[in-house]
Amino acid sequence: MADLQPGLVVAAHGRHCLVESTDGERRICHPRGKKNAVVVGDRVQWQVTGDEGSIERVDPRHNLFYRQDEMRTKSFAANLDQVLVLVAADPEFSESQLARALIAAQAERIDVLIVLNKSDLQPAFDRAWARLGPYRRMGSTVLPLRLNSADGTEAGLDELQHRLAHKNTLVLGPSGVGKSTLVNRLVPEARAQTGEISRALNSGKHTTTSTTWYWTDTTRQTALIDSPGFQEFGLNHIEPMQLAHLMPDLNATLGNCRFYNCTHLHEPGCAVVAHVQQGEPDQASTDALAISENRYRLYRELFAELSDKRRY
Ligand SMILES: Nc1nc2c(ncn2[C@@H]2O[C@H](COP(=O)(O)OP(=O)(O)OP(=O)(O)O)[C@@H](O)[C@H]2O)c(=O)[nH]1
Ligand SMILES: [Mg+2]
Ligand SMILES: [Zn+2]
Repeated sequence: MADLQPGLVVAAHGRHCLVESTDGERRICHPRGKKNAVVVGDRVQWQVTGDEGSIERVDPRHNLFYRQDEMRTKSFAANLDQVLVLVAADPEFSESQLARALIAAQAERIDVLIVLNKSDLQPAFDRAWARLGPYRRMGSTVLPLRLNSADGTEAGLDELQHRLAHKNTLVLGPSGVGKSTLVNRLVPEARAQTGEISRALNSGKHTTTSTTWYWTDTTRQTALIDSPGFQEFGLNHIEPMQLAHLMPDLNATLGNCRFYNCTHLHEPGCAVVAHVQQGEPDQASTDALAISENRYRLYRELFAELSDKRRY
């Protein structure tokens, strides 16, 4: 095949996408054939056709972060080093959606960083921070952040930038938490690029609903991938019996149940149930394997949801 060039998919929208070549130039490309469906983060082999390009091959993916609802599978991005789940003091975050995003990442063995934004909003921030206690206890990194506030101060950005350096990070989270604010803060030309991309891909619409890849540095070593806010995070691709393995706090107790095929729902001698604490485990808890009541309830709900679906 003539003159295939390597490229990186930086935005994808239906039948066209933007591909960045090694010199940094971005151009519209069309995937050839259905099986070449691409997502942001894909490494591809493409060739020039006129002033656009066609994608001939998609390189094998290291990972693919996606959710699967009843109706469809929604791919966010491929070849990620980490997922930054951004939540905020306000709007109040859904622990269920947070837990689901973490499970999906764990299933693909992608590292996760939880960031709680809007530390200027009190007492909402302290309340939200406390709700994240079980996540800190199970080993997740949870960082506080303030991107702006009434007095114009910011906080926590240095630590966050340190965690982002030299990685490809998908920024994920519900609407209104500050994803765009973060991208605009770390990628000076993001605003312009957003406009450019939405003009190119959405034929003149002002808002972009597609996931977009940005470099924070001119040497293109650190990437932030902005994504549209999500409401629901379906995990239909996860087997119910896999769930406990994908939740680090439950996983820590596995292997100690009386029955090897324990569902941790009702069996006698269940090690998971033995570590569930009433209310939130406090810092002084003597049980290093303590599982919060909320997390266990989420496990039961998810298990039921994923088992139910398999009967149809
Ligand atoms: N008080 C306060 N407001 C903030 C902070 N960071 C961002 N905001 C505000 O939160 C609002 C939402 O921020 P966006 O960046 O648009 O949120 P988003 O996550 O991109 O939302 P969607 O695009 O709808 O998914 C804006 O008005 C921001 O100015 C913060 O640290 N404190
Ligand atoms: Mg946004
Ligand atoms: Zn058990």
